[in-house]
Amino acid sequence: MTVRRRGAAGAAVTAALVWPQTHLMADAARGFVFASKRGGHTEIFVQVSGSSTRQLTRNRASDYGPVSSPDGRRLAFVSDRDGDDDLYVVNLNGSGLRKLTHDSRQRSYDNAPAWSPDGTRIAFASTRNGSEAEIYLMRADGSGLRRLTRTARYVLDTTPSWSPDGKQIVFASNRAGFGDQELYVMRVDGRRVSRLTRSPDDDGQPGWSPDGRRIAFVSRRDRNVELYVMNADGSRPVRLTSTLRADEFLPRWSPTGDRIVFWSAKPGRADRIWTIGVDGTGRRLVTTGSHADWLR
Ligand SMILES: [Ca+2]
Ligand SMILES: [Ca+2]
Ligand SMILES: [Ca+2]
Ligand SMILES: [Ca+2]
Repeated sequence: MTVRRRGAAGAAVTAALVWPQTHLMADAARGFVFASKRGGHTEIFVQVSGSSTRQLTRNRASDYGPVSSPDGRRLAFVSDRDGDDDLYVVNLNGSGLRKLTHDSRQRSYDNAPAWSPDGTRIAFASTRNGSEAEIYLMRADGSGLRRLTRTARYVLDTTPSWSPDGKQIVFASNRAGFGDQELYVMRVDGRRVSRLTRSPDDDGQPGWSPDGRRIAFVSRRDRNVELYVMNADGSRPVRLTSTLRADEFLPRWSPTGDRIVFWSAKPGRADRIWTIGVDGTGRRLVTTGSHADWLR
Protein backbone atom coordinates (compact mmCIF):
# COMPACT_ATOMS: atom_id res chain seq x y z
CA MET A 1 0.00 0.00 0.00
CA THR A 2 1.42 3.35 -0.97
CA VAL A 3 -0.78 5.55 1.15
CA ARG A 4 1.35 7.97 3.12
CA ARG A 5 -0.09 11.07 4.60
CA ARG A 6 0.91 13.64 7.15
CA GLY A 7 -0.69 13.75 10.59
CA ALA A 8 0.20 14.06 14.23
CA ALA A 9 -1.04 10.57 14.95
CA GLY A 10 1.40 8.97 12.51
CA ALA A 11 1.37 7.21 9.17
CA ALA A 12 -0.23 3.96 10.37
CA VAL A 13 -3.24 5.71 11.80
CA THR A 14 -3.45 7.94 8.75
CA ALA A 15 -3.57 4.93 6.47
CA ALA A 16 -6.30 3.49 8.67
CA LEU A 17 -8.48 6.45 7.80
CA VAL A 18 -8.15 5.67 4.11
CA TRP A 19 -7.98 1.88 4.22
CA PRO A 20 -9.83 0.46 7.22
CA GLN A 21 -7.41 -2.36 7.83
CA THR A 22 -6.00 -1.97 11.28
CA HIS A 23 -6.59 -4.48 13.98
CA LEU A 24 -9.99 -3.73 15.33
CA MET A 25 -13.24 -3.44 13.44
CA ALA A 26 -16.82 -3.45 14.52
CA ASP A 27 -20.16 -4.02 12.95
CA ALA A 28 -23.52 -3.66 14.56
CA ALA A 29 -25.53 -6.66 13.40
CA ARG A 30 -25.84 -9.58 15.80
CA GLY A 31 -23.41 -8.31 18.34
CA PHE A 32 -19.96 -7.40 17.11
CA VAL A 33 -17.56 -8.73 14.56
CA PHE A 34 -14.01 -7.53 14.67
CA ALA A 35 -10.44 -8.34 13.77
CA SER A 36 -7.76 -8.65 16.41
CA LYS A 37 -4.11 -9.51 16.76
CA ARG A 38 -4.71 -10.98 20.21
CA GLY A 39 -3.37 -14.37 19.09
CA GLY A 40 -0.33 -13.00 17.23
CA HIS A 41 -1.82 -13.10 13.73
CA THR A 42 -4.69 -10.93 12.60
CA GLU A 43 -7.91 -12.94 12.82
CA ILE A 44 -11.67 -12.44 12.67
CA PHE A 45 -13.70 -12.77 15.86
CA VAL A 46 -17.42 -12.73 16.52
CA GLN A 47 -18.97 -11.68 19.78
CA VAL A 48 -22.64 -12.50 19.59
CA SER A 49 -24.77 -10.91 22.26
CA GLY A 50 -25.10 -13.13 25.29
CA SER A 51 -22.38 -15.58 24.29
CA SER A 52 -18.62 -15.69 24.35
CA THR A 53 -16.23 -14.53 21.66
CA ARG A 54 -15.64 -16.95 18.80
CA GLN A 55 -12.64 -17.01 16.48
CA LEU A 56 -13.54 -17.55 12.82
CA THR A 57 -10.14 -17.60 11.11
CA ARG A 58 -6.86 -19.23 12.13
CA ASN A 59 -3.85 -18.79 9.87
CA ARG A 60 -0.69 -16.78 9.51
CA ALA A 61 -2.22 -14.36 7.00
CA SER A 62 -4.03 -11.14 7.87
CA ASP A 63 -7.81 -11.57 8.07
CA TYR A 64 -9.52 -8.28 8.81
CA GLY A 65 -12.28 -5.80 8.00
CA PRO A 66 -15.29 -8.05 8.73
CA VAL A 67 -18.76 -6.76 7.88
CA SER A 68 -21.86 -8.77 8.65
CA SER A 69 -24.57 -9.25 6.04
CA PRO A 70 -27.88 -7.47 6.63
CA ASP A 71 -29.50 -10.71 7.84
CA GLY A 72 -26.56 -11.26 10.23
CA ARG A 73 -25.86 -14.76 8.93
CA ARG A 74 -22.67 -14.15 6.96
CA LEU A 75 -19.55 -12.05 7.10
CA ALA A 76 -17.60 -10.47 4.29
CA PHE A 77 -13.97 -9.84 5.15
CA VAL A 78 -10.52 -9.21 3.68
CA SER A 79 -7.64 -11.67 3.71
CA ASP A 80 -4.21 -11.78 2.11
CA ARG A 81 -3.94 -15.57 2.50
CA ASP A 82 -3.43 -15.94 -1.27
CA GLY A 83 -0.74 -13.26 -1.42
CA ASP A 84 -2.75 -10.11 -2.02
CA ASP A 85 -5.87 -8.68 -0.38
CA ASP A 86 -9.04 -10.46 -1.51
CA LEU A 87 -12.63 -10.53 -0.30
CA TYR A 88 -14.18 -13.61 1.29
CA VAL A 89 -17.54 -14.54 2.80
CA VAL A 90 -18.11 -17.00 5.60
CA ASN A 91 -21.13 -18.02 7.64
CA LEU A 92 -21.27 -16.62 11.15
CA ASN A 93 -20.71 -20.13 12.53
CA GLY A 94 -17.44 -20.39 10.58
CA SER A 95 -18.73 -22.71 7.82
CA GLY A 96 -19.10 -22.05 4.12
CA LEU A 97 -15.94 -20.05 3.47
CA ARG A 98 -15.90 -18.70 -0.07
CA LYS A 99 -13.44 -16.49 -1.94
CA LEU A 100 -15.16 -13.71 -3.91
CA THR A 101 -12.36 -11.93 -5.77
CA HIS A 102 -9.84 -13.70 -7.99
CA ASP A 103 -7.30 -11.21 -9.22
CA SER A 104 -4.17 -12.45 -7.49
CA ARG A 105 -2.15 -12.39 -10.68
CA GLN A 106 -2.53 -8.61 -10.65
CA ARG A 107 -1.47 -8.42 -6.98
CA SER A 108 -4.23 -5.94 -6.35
CA TYR A 109 -5.89 -4.93 -3.12
CA ASP A 110 -9.59 -5.60 -2.67
CA ASN A 111 -10.88 -3.89 0.40
CA ALA A 112 -13.71 -2.19 2.33
CA PRO A 113 -16.62 -4.56 1.49
CA ALA A 114 -20.14 -3.12 1.95
CA TRP A 115 -23.29 -5.23 1.67
CA SER A 116 -26.30 -3.87 -0.17
CA PRO A 117 -29.28 -3.49 2.18
CA ASP A 118 -30.97 -6.55 0.62
CA GLY A 119 -27.80 -8.64 0.99
CA THR A 120 -27.57 -9.54 -2.72
CA ARG A 121 -24.59 -7.35 -3.66
CA ILE A 122 -21.30 -6.14 -2.25
CA ALA A 123 -19.63 -2.84 -3.12
CA PHE A 124 -15.90 -2.62 -2.44
CA ALA A 125 -12.70 -0.76 -3.28
CA SER A 126 -9.99 -2.28 -5.47
CA THR A 127 -6.71 -1.34 -7.07
CA ARG A 128 -7.19 -3.97 -9.81
CA ASN A 129 -7.11 -1.61 -12.74
CA GLY A 130 -3.83 0.00 -11.82
CA SER A 131 -5.33 2.95 -10.02
CA GLU A 132 -4.90 3.75 -6.35
CA ALA A 133 -8.45 2.45 -5.84
CA GLU A 134 -11.87 2.55 -7.49
CA ILE A 135 -15.30 1.44 -6.30
CA TYR A 136 -16.61 -1.85 -7.72
CA LEU A 137 -19.83 -3.78 -7.36
CA MET A 138 -20.49 -7.53 -7.52
CA ARG A 139 -23.15 -10.02 -6.52
CA ALA A 140 -22.68 -11.52 -3.07
CA ASP A 141 -21.41 -14.74 -4.70
CA GLY A 142 -18.62 -12.82 -6.48
CA SER A 143 -20.21 -12.87 -9.95
CA GLY A 144 -21.31 -9.93 -12.08
CA LEU A 145 -18.37 -7.63 -11.36
CA ARG A 146 -18.93 -3.98 -12.37
CA ARG A 147 -16.66 -0.99 -12.05
CA LEU A 148 -18.49 2.08 -10.70
CA THR A 149 -15.85 4.84 -10.60
CA ARG A 150 -13.21 5.85 -13.13
CA THR A 151 -10.87 8.50 -11.90
CA ALA A 152 -7.44 9.75 -12.81
CA ARG A 153 -4.34 7.93 -11.75
CA TYR A 154 -3.36 8.53 -8.10
CA VAL A 155 -6.97 9.21 -7.16
CA LEU A 156 -8.28 6.89 -4.48
CA ASP A 157 -12.01 6.09 -4.14
CA THR A 158 -12.73 3.91 -1.14
CA THR A 159 -14.96 2.93 1.83
CA PRO A 160 -18.38 2.67 0.12
CA SER A 161 -21.58 2.60 2.21
CA TRP A 162 -25.11 2.05 0.88
CA SER A 163 -28.18 4.18 1.40
CA PRO A 164 -30.82 2.03 3.13
CA ASP A 165 -33.07 2.15 0.02
CA GLY A 166 -30.22 0.54 -1.96
CA LYS A 167 -30.19 3.31 -4.58
CA GLN A 168 -27.08 5.26 -3.66
CA ILE A 169 -23.55 4.73 -2.39
CA VAL A 170 -21.54 7.21 -0.35
CA PHE A 171 -17.76 6.92 -0.53
CA ALA A 172 -14.52 8.78 0.18
CA SER A 173 -12.23 10.15 -2.52
CA ASN A 174 -9.30 12.51 -2.90
CA ARG A 175 -10.37 13.39 -6.49
CA ALA A 176 -10.69 17.07 -5.59
CA GLY A 177 -7.09 17.30 -4.44
CA PHE A 178 -4.41 14.98 -3.18
CA GLY A 179 -4.05 15.07 0.58
CA ASP A 180 -7.65 16.15 1.15
CA GLN A 181 -10.15 13.33 1.07
CA GLU A 182 -13.85 14.26 0.79
CA LEU A 183 -17.14 12.36 0.81
CA TYR A 184 -19.18 11.84 -2.35
CA VAL A 185 -22.45 10.15 -3.17
CA MET A 186 -23.39 8.40 -6.42
CA ARG A 187 -26.18 6.28 -7.80
CA VAL A 188 -25.54 2.54 -7.69
CA ASP A 189 -24.88 2.57 -11.45
CA GLY A 190 -21.95 4.95 -10.80
CA ARG A 191 -23.67 8.00 -12.28
CA ARG A 192 -24.62 11.35 -10.76
CA VAL A 193 -21.67 11.75 -8.44
CA SER A 194 -22.06 14.70 -6.09
CA ARG A 195 -19.76 16.03 -3.41
CA LEU A 196 -20.96 16.12 0.20
CA THR A 197 -18.07 17.62 2.19
CA ARG A 198 -15.79 20.61 1.74
CA SER A 199 -13.35 20.58 4.58
CA PRO A 200 -9.62 20.96 5.05
CA ASP A 201 -7.88 17.60 5.57
CA ASP A 202 -9.35 14.09 5.27
CA ASP A 203 -12.98 13.01 5.60
CA GLY A 204 -13.59 9.28 5.34
CA GLN A 205 -15.31 6.02 6.29
CA PRO A 206 -18.93 7.11 5.81
CA GLY A 207 -21.77 5.07 7.27
CA TRP A 208 -25.34 5.75 6.16
CA SER A 209 -28.00 5.77 8.91
CA PRO A 210 -30.79 3.16 8.86
CA ASP A 211 -33.45 5.85 8.25
CA GLY A 212 -31.43 7.26 5.32
CA ARG A 213 -31.41 10.78 6.70
CA ARG A 214 -27.85 11.03 8.04
CA ILE A 215 -24.29 9.91 7.40
CA ALA A 216 -21.71 9.27 10.11
CA PHE A 217 -18.07 9.67 9.16
CA VAL A 218 -14.60 10.42 10.51
CA SER A 219 -12.67 13.58 9.77
CA ARG A 220 -9.49 15.40 10.66
CA ARG A 221 -11.01 18.79 9.83
CA ASP A 222 -10.53 19.89 13.44
CA ARG A 223 -6.87 18.72 13.35
CA ASN A 224 -7.45 15.38 15.07
CA VAL A 225 -9.48 12.40 13.86
CA GLU A 226 -12.99 12.58 15.34
CA LEU A 227 -16.48 11.23 14.69
CA TYR A 228 -19.06 13.38 12.92
CA VAL A 229 -22.65 13.08 11.76
CA MET A 230 -24.18 15.15 8.97
CA ASN A 231 -27.41 15.19 6.99
CA ALA A 232 -27.33 12.89 3.96
CA ASP A 233 -27.11 15.95 1.66
CA GLY A 234 -23.90 17.03 3.43
CA SER A 235 -25.46 19.82 5.45
CA ARG A 236 -25.13 20.41 9.19
CA PRO A 237 -22.06 18.39 10.17
CA VAL A 238 -21.86 17.86 13.94
CA ARG A 239 -18.80 16.59 15.80
CA LEU A 240 -19.53 13.80 18.29
CA THR A 241 -16.12 13.28 19.92
CA SER A 242 -13.37 15.55 21.26
CA THR A 243 -10.43 13.30 21.97
CA LEU A 244 -7.17 15.03 21.20
CA ARG A 245 -5.08 11.98 22.07
CA ALA A 246 -7.18 9.32 20.34
CA ASP A 247 -8.34 8.71 16.79
CA GLU A 248 -11.82 7.36 16.09
CA PHE A 249 -12.60 5.10 13.14
CA LEU A 250 -15.28 3.28 11.18
CA PRO A 251 -18.57 4.58 12.60
CA ARG A 252 -21.48 2.18 12.05
CA TRP A 253 -25.09 2.70 13.12
CA SER A 254 -27.12 0.53 15.44
CA PRO A 255 -30.14 -1.02 13.68
CA THR A 256 -32.39 1.36 15.60
CA GLY A 257 -30.34 4.37 14.51
CA ASP A 258 -29.88 5.88 17.96
CA ARG A 259 -26.31 4.77 18.62
CA ILE A 260 -23.06 4.51 16.67
CA VAL A 261 -20.40 1.86 17.15
CA PHE A 262 -16.79 2.72 16.31
CA TRP A 263 -13.27 1.90 17.34
CA SER A 264 -10.70 4.12 18.91
CA ALA A 265 -6.91 4.10 18.71
CA LYS A 266 -4.74 5.74 21.34
CA PRO A 267 -0.95 5.61 21.31
CA GLY A 268 0.30 3.06 23.83
CA ARG A 269 -3.14 1.60 24.43
CA ALA A 270 -5.03 -1.34 22.95
CA ASP A 271 -7.55 -0.35 20.31
CA ARG A 272 -11.08 -0.45 21.71
CA ILE A 273 -14.63 -0.71 20.43
CA TRP A 274 -17.05 1.91 21.76
CA THR A 275 -20.60 3.01 21.23
CA ILE A 276 -21.90 6.57 21.47
CA GLY A 277 -25.29 8.24 21.22
CA VAL A 278 -26.02 10.06 17.95
CA ASP A 279 -26.00 13.33 19.90
CA GLY A 280 -22.49 12.60 21.25
CA THR A 281 -23.62 11.63 24.75
CA GLY A 282 -23.54 8.29 26.54
CA ARG A 283 -20.20 7.01 25.27
CA ARG A 284 -19.73 3.39 26.37
CA LEU A 285 -16.84 0.95 26.13
CA VAL A 286 -17.92 -2.37 24.65
CA THR A 287 -16.36 -5.08 26.73
CA THR A 288 -18.88 -7.90 26.93
CA GLY A 289 -21.61 -9.46 24.84
CA SER A 290 -24.42 -7.84 26.78
CA HIS A 291 -25.54 -5.54 24.00
CA ALA A 292 -28.82 -7.15 23.01
CA ASP A 293 -29.91 -3.84 21.49
CA TRP A 294 -27.55 -4.45 18.59
CA LEU A 295 -29.25 -7.66 17.53
CA ARG A 296 -31.26 -7.74 14.33
CA1 LIG B 1 -5.11 -14.81 10.08
CA1 LIG C 1 -6.91 -9.08 -4.83
CA1 LIG D 1 -11.80 17.15 3.38
CA1 LIG E 1 -9.90 12.18 18.30
